[in-house]
Amino acid sequence: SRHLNVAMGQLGPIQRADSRTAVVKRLCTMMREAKSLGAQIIVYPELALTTFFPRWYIDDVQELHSFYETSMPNIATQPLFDLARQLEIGFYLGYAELAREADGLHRYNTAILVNTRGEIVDKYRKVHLPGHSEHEPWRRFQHLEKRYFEPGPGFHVRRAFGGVMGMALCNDRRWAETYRVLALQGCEMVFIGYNTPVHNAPAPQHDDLSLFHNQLSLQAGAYQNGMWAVGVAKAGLEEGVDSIGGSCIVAPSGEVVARCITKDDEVQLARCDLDWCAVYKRTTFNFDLHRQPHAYGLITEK
Ligand code: ING
Repeated sequence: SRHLNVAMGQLGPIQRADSRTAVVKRLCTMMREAKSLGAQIIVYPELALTTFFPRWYIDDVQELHSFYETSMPNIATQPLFDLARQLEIGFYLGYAELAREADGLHRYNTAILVNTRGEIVDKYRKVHLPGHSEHEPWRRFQHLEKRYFEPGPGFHVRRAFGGVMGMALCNDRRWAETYRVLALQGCEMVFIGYNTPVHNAPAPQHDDLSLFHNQLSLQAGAYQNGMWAVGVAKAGLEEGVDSIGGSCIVAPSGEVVARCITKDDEVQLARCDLDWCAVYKRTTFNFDLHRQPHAYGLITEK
């Protein structure tokens, strides 16, 4: 068996006025608690350093960019990296990335994987950006991820923590392709931070199902691809908008082995045997034996 002790570091709300320093203190508190429980890694939510700013139409670019990180680690987050190194615990962290590339500035909804020596070993940029790109005043609140971020290049895996690890973000977890592309690369565990408002403006009749759809997506993805799925929320009432909790760790069987039960900062742990993936990848979801790619062409067409 290859046990990995995984902690969920679910965050309660982050208000607009909450400084990154105050948030990092909360993340560090949860990291210490996770370590005390024997965790080797702690998984934090998507956009874990700031309030979920895509809920607002912000046309002042300086104000918008105040929600992004231009380097990682940086002054505000260095204490988290230092603590990880001191405690010898890794982490997954979501944040808004302002990247200076050859052709100029690019904005991504990003997550990083940091090892037990406090080194960034992988970076992922969100592929499935939900919401809309123009101001839609009819909504109680906006969901401007298509305006504020560019989609990332795709899904990849990284050997770390004794296994094959993958990353995704929020809306990615609703799309079967996310898990399958990772599984085709041998993924044994995927980390997925999220911010999910209870109210889904285009389909309010789904609001009562938001927790169900969250868990269903994670369970289906895990089982259908023989991998562990770790979904971690930023939950609770942020600037008047309520987001679901429902953080959970799902085994390759599709069973939920651990969950958070509040909508605040909460740490829960699961002992995840990465070897439990093998039987699914070897039998039911043996891709080499059973997949029929000739029948799947439509999936990659525009
Ligand atoms: N949030 C939501 C999510 O996919 C959403 C957006 C909610 C889409 C409900 C569809 C239904 O969980 C982010 N940040 O992707």
